[in-house]
Amino acid sequence: MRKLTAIINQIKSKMSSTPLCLNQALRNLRNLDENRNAVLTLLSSRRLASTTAQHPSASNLVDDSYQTQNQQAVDFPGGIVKFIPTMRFISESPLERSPCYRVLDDNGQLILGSDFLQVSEEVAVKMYHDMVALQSMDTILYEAQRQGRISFYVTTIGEEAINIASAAGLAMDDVIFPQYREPGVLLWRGFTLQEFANQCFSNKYDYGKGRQMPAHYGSKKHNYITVASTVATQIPHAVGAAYSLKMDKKDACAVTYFGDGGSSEGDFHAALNFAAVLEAPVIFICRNNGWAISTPTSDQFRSDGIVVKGQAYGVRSIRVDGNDALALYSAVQTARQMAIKEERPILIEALTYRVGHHTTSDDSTKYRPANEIERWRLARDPVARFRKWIERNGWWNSIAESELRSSLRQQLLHAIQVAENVEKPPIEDIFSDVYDVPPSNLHEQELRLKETIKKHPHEYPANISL
Ligand SMILES: Cc1ncc(C[n+]2csc(CCOP(=O)(O)OP(=O)(O)O)c2C)c(N)n1
Ligand SMILES: [Mg+2]
Repeated sequence: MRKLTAIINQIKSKMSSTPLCLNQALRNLRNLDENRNAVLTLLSSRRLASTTAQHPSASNLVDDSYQTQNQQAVDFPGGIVKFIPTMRFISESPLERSPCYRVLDDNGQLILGSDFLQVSEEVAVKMYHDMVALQSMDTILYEAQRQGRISFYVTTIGEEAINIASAAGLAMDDVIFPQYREPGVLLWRGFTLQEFANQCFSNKYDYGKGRQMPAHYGSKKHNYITVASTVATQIPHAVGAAYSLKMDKKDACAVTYFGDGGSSEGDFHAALNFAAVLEAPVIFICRNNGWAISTPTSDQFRSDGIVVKGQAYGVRSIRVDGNDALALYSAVQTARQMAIKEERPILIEALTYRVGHHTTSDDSTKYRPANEIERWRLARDPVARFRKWIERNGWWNSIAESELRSSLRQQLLHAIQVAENVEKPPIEDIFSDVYDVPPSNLHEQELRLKETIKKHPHEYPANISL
């Protein structure tokens, strides 16, 4: 053992100068089979081993150079690399764009020979129900914003399948780190229409105590981390959470959603890299809907979308038709299995289109043609496509359809009426929960605010308790 320690120290001191010195030291170790694992652990901890899932065997590390198919190769840090005599630049774009996995065609017909996971009638009908609920919620809450009853709203129109089908492919223990266009995941998990309305009306039952903008939902009970407006900050958070789930040996993964715009942030790149190196069970779901507010993807990146970025970071990836609920369900459920069982991150790029305006603060007809929006809204509606499939299976019909839509409308109108009449959270809530003992200046601000409200009551809503 003393001999081994001496050799390890020799390796450590020589590693800082040149990796080739390792070979000499390793030759000395060849016969010390029992100690080989200790040496390999040391090597991989120094990131000399390959960053791919397969680490090179000890014998691969021993020789300086290799002859592979008449070509010279060297074990550079990171793995064996072949030499070639021609000066060849790697092309900036592939000959063909990465293909997109789909199971249902535009008409909701199963594509022959497609590879997908079976969905039971019960799950399929719930998927359809929740997609329609999301559409109805968007209609009612969007109108409520237009009527001045809430200050802001974000629709998911055109992205209902990504919301609901991905949620259906996950388990409740998986922790969700959303952007802001994925309320359907929360809906799938059982957050009620009343809870959505309470958040949007910022009343005292809102779990965020009215401190966030509408549509910034969060629920501890449903493993759904509260939406943050700052684009992409949730992506590295998900990696950290996934690493922790892995250390705790949980049968769960972290899942983060973001848009094409989110992938243009540094946080996305740092997160993918960390996830690959830490072998974290995290699923990155990118909704590539063509736009980041008014910025088209052509002004954001020149790569073939997002899916190709996965391989650059050593992350297994797939491109999926984001308007095909069945393909998404299969891809997400399979990704979940791989992420947890194989302890690895997975990137899913869901190709879709943002049919609605960015938010209620936007008018997208100012920067994109109306006929483009109409084409996606009518011909590529993911909800209508899935309905055709369940109808063909005999699981749905037009009577069930009209009953569902009118019942949801009634429930939502009732929910917003109730939410609107519940009083707002007390003023103290603005100042609590950050400091254990609030500093004196904060206390002073609270007193001044209360005095101001008393002096100018007509400037503040009557249903705020002081
Ligand atoms: C760090 C940061 N930069 C900019 C913004 C302003 N902003 C809000 S949403 C958004 C576009 C995001 O687009 P994308 O990620 O594609 O999501 P989508 O809205 O298309 O669903 C921008 C630039 C922000 N909120 N945070
Ligand atoms: Mg986008």
